[in-house]
Amino acid sequence: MADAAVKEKIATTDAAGPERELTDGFNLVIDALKLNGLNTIYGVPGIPITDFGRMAQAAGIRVLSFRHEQNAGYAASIAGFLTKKPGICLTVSAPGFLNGLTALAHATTNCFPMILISGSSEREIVDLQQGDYEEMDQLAIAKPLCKAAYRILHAQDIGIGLARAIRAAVSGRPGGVYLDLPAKLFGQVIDAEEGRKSLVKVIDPAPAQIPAPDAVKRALDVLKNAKRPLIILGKGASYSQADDAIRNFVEKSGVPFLPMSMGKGLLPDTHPQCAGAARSTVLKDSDVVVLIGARLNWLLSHGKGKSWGEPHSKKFIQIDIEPKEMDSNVEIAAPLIGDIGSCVSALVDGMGSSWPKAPADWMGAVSKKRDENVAKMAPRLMNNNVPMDYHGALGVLRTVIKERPDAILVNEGANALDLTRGIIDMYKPRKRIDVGTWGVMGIGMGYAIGAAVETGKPVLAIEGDSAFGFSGMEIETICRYKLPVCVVIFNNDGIYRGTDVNALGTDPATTVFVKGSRYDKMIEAFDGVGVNATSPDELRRAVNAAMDSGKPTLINAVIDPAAGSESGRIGNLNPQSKLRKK
Ligand code: OXT
Ligand code: ADP
Ligand code: MG
Repeated sequence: MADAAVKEKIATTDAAGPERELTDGFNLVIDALKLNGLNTIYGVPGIPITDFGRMAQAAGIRVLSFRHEQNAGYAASIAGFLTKKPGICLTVSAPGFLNGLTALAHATTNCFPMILISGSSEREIVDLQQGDYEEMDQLAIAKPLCKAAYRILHAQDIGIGLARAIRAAVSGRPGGVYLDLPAKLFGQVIDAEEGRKSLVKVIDPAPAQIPAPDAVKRALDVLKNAKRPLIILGKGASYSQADDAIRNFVEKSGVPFLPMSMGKGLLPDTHPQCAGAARSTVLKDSDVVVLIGARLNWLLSHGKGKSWGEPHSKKFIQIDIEPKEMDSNVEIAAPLIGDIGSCVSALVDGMGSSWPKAPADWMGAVSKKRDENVAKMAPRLMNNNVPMDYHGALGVLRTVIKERPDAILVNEGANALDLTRGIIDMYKPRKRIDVGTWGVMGIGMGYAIGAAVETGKPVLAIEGDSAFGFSGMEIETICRYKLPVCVVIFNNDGIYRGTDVNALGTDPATTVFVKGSRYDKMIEAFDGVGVNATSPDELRRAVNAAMDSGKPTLINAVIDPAAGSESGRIGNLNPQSKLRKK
């Protein structure tokens, strides 16, 4: 049935008259996606979307089949981040939809544009709760977890329905959108000409949002009077793709900048104004802070407290497209609402040609602290310990990225995340993608696939052994599509450390895994390259070979089980029991 439908729109002769060209829901969804330049779908097939996937593939859309919808969803979400177009995830009803929903919520939380399209069961039966196959009121469940949720009931509405979804996903603060397509919709037949006319190409889906001139002036007045200014670059700044404007602003102002995790590389971490290695100092001692696409959430200690040097007062200038973000945690002295490109360009214009650079003594103090921290770290990165510790292994991987600044770095874990973030310098925008706002485990293989597909660049995924387990089956997907992905598993036998013991009984402790596991053998099942690396030298050789060959590779990097710390850098967030038996 699929083949016939793909080759030509259904042509039929009815009794009433001459041959009429017809189309149907399957074809209209495909046409609507293509018309809007949405040429890649990440998903898992099944009732009622199997034929849709086949037909989309035959129509020239790249349809990547995953082993689990959550990973397809994460791939779609990062596709949205990397391209500014909504990433498309396609799932079956109820359980497939729910599997994809975590990723949709993740996209919304991280401000990435994404559309989760799920097939759904018969409305009449679902709404009367009569027990349909995979029965679930998916629209109602999706609503609180995304920016917008729509259901299309009629083939004539497919064009407008997809247009709404696209605009909702990318305009203003980007986010996740749910689109519910009941099984019956796909088979609905309408006149082809009517169908063509019903399609909508979304014009200017994310229009520039120009900041108000008085808001620009207010921000510059606050900045001009600063003695110890700081710029914080968040993943919104990376997303905006306003790379040149941001660089101009930073360099013209002479202000030190602190990149958030996915803001790294907007300007190189090796830039003389980079304060990444002087984080505590700049948060504590700055007097004016310019937030560019970064929220004052937990990752920035809500803009207050000890890490911000309170009780001293600070002034915040915040650039964000979302007005509600202002004053969310502390007072914002100069809110600048608009898209980052327009706002930062307006600031640069307003600075004119004689803008004074940030005070030299402040930049000097920041550089001194940064250089001290970098120097302290340097010898640890050269260690050749066996078993490896994180620093020895990361010393090697940092050179791999330095030599390949275009490669994409995917990163998750606890110690495997925090130490990688600090140690591996990034040189170009949007090259580091990680656990994001939720600190979620499971993005690894989905992100690796999405990044490889969208950018065509080699991907290095640095994964804790626990983190990898959340999406590990997708190494088959990586092998199947022959993607240039090298996965390095920091195998320390468990979550945070591999040394915990159960105080009672014979079960293993909750944080430990099978000791001495050989994850590298997993990929061999799919004809990928597996390597067991026990020393920094072995690791270097294996990663270089993988990055140069582009062959799907999984390296089991054996890390000392005692090397990590509880929850990495965020152990302070664990509640403590005063009554716990030691
Ligand atoms: O200035 P100071 O002196 O303070 O120094 C700072 C920098 O200036 C300096 N620095 C440098 N020095 C020298 N050279 C350079 N280049 C340099 N760069 C920086 O270093 C310090 C530290 O800098 P940093 O890191 O920037 O600063 P800091 O203070 O750490 O920043 C604060 C934060 C909050 C911004 C930062 O820590 C951050 O971004 N953290 C993110 C943390 C996060 O999201 N973690 C992941 C979640 S943990 C936990 O939840 C896990 N789970 C539970 C779970 C989850 N998450 N999800 C799901 C679906 N289910 C369950 C699980 C299961 S983690 C986990 C698995 C863990 O096990 P694995 O095996 O995967 O991993 P391993 O731990 O490796 O075993
Ligand atoms: P980080 O975790 O790196 O600190 P956040 O996810 O907290 O970053 O913040 C990203 C912010 O960027 C969000 O508040 C979002 O509204 C904003 N944002 C995203 N895209 C744009 C854009 N094009 N222009 C302005 N603000 C944007
Ligand atoms: Mg681990």
